[in-house]
Amino acid sequence: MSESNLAERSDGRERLVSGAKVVAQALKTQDVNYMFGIVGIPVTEIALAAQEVGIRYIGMRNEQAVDICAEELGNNVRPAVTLLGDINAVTKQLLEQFDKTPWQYPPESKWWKILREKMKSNEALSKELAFKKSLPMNYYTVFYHIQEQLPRDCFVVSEGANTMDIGRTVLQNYLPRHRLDAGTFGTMGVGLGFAIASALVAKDRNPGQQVICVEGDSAFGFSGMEVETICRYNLPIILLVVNNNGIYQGFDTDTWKEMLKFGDATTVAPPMCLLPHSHYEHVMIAFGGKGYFVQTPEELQKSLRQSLADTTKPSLINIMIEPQAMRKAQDFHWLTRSNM
Ligand SMILES: Cc1ncc(C[n+]2csc(CCOP(=O)(O)OP(=O)(O)O)c2C)c(N)n1
Ligand SMILES: [Mg+2]
Repeated sequence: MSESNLAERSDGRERLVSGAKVVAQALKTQDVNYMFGIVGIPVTEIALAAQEVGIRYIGMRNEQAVDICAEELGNNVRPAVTLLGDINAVTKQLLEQFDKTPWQYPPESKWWKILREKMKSNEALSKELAFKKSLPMNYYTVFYHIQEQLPRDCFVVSEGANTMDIGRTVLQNYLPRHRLDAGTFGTMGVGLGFAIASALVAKDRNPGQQVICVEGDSAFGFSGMEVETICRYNLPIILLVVNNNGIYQGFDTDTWKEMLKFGDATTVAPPMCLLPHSHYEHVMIAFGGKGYFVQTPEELQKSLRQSLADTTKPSLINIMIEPQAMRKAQDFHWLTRSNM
C-alpha cells in the first residue's frame, strides 16, 4: 500500500484510505457535483468513491483531455498582458478592479462605428441567403429557421466547420455562458458532452430550460454514440445535424454513385466525403428518442416545433443541405475557404 493511502486519524494513529477516496473527497471539498467519465481501471474505483461522497457520475462514451498550464501563455499570438491563475479568482479580481475604476469602451469610437456597420451589412447579406427558395437548403436558410424558434434562454451548443462558424453568426444567445462550442481550437467531439452537461445543469437549476445542439454531420460522428447516454439519462436535448454529406463539403448521391464507377471508394473518394444521405436520425430512434429527416424549410420548422414542445424525450433532426453549400464570401480569401 503506498504512502498516499495512509491518512492520519484524529487520535494520531494511521488508517488505510484508498487513493480513490482521497480523490473523491478532494473533489467534493472543491464543490464538484458532477463527474463525467468512462470507467475502467482505475476510474471505476474513483467513480464509486465519488458517488459515495455524493458526486453524481455520468458515464460517457468518449472523452477528451483539458490542459491549463503557464507554458501555453503566448504560444500563439503574443499577448500584451498575460494572466495566470484560477479563472474564477482572476475574474473576481478583475471585476473588483472594474468596480473601483469603472471603464467602458467609448460607444462613439471609430472602432464601434465600423463594427456596427459591419454587423448591419452582414445581417443583410445573411438574410438574403436565408430567403433563397432553392432546394436543397443552404446553411443560412437552416440557421434562420432555427433562430426563429430558439427559446431566448436556451443553451446553444455547436461544433463543425461551416456549421459552427456560420451558426455563430446567425444563432443568437442572449445570456452569458449559454453558448458552448468547439471554440478557438475547434476540437471536434465536444458537442454532445457539452450538451449533456448543459442539460444536467438545466434539469437541476432551471427545469424546462432547453438545450439545442447543432452538429455538422462529421462533428456528430466524433461522439454520436453519446446519444445512448442522452437516452439513458433521458435528457430532452434537441440535436440538429446539419448534413452536407461531408467535412466542409460532400457529394450528392448521384455524383457519389458516378464516382464509384471509376474505382474503389478508398482510391477515388475525396477524403472530405461522407456517405451521402445518411440517416443519422435513426441513431436517436435506436435508443428510444425521436428522429426526423428533413429536406425543406417547412419540414424543418415543423419538426423543430414538435421537438421543442415535447420535453419528455430527446430528439434528433437530420437536416439535409446542399452538399456544396459554402459560407458567404469573406473579405479575405483564407476566411472564405474552410481550413482543415
Ligand atoms: C479531433 C479533431 N479531428 C479532426 C478535426 C478536423 N476538422 C475540423 S472541422 C471538422 C468537421 C467539419 O465537418 P462537419 O462537422 O460536417 O461541418 P461542415 O463544415 O461540413 O458543416 C474536422 C474533421 C478537428 N477539428 N478535431
Ligand atoms: Mg458536414
